[in-house]
Amino acid sequence: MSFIARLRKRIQKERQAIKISWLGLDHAGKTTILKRLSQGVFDERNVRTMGMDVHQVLLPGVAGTKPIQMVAWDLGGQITFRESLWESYMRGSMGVVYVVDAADPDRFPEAKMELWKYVINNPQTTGIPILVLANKQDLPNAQPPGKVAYALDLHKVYNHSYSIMPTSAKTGFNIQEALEWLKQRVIAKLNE
Ligand code: G3D
Ligand code: MG
Repeated sequence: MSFIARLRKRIQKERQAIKISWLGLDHAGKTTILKRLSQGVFDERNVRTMGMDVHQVLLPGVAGTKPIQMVAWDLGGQITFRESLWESYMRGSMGVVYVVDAADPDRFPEAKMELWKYVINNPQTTGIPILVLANKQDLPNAQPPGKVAYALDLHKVYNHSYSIMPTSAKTGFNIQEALEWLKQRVIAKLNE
């Protein structure tokens, strides 16, 4: 490969965004967190495909770092075509953020089912780090992360690195810190 070709390839690679997929039941807080994270500096595309809303957010890179492409979609409910959409939306994901409404324990079983089906047991995500956010901690009935982890059977996960963190999209509590964990895992994997 010529020098120019190598340079071109390198520039292309540097420009490529790191892709993180955001999943969780509707109403968990995904969109609110993404809006807060981007502090208004983002390019949001809301695509409605086969009855499902998919938000794509591109956060620009800061001080020479790569931009981050976030793809968020709601799980749960009866969406017949979800399986066929999964592949295209997850392709190339380097990490998963799974958002849970910690103040809605009635939906923990559903949240667990979808997490295992779409993330943990999905061969496409093997080895991808998973960050679980036990969100809405500002609400009085919010369950602590340990309880959410138990309800989701996280202690049975062996083929992913994962972390569960309490957050509040409303107050901003712990969001940056939680994402820092994922960022470090993604960087570590890129350097493997
Ligand atoms: P989703 O994108 O996962 O479907 P949204 O969820 O971000 O749309 O949030 C669903 C609702 O929960 C929104 O309220 C939002 O304001 C609220 N919400 C999200 N995160 C938090 C949180 O940490 N604490 C509290 N108290 N509320 C939160 P509405 O009323 O607009 O439906
Ligand atoms: Mg949303």
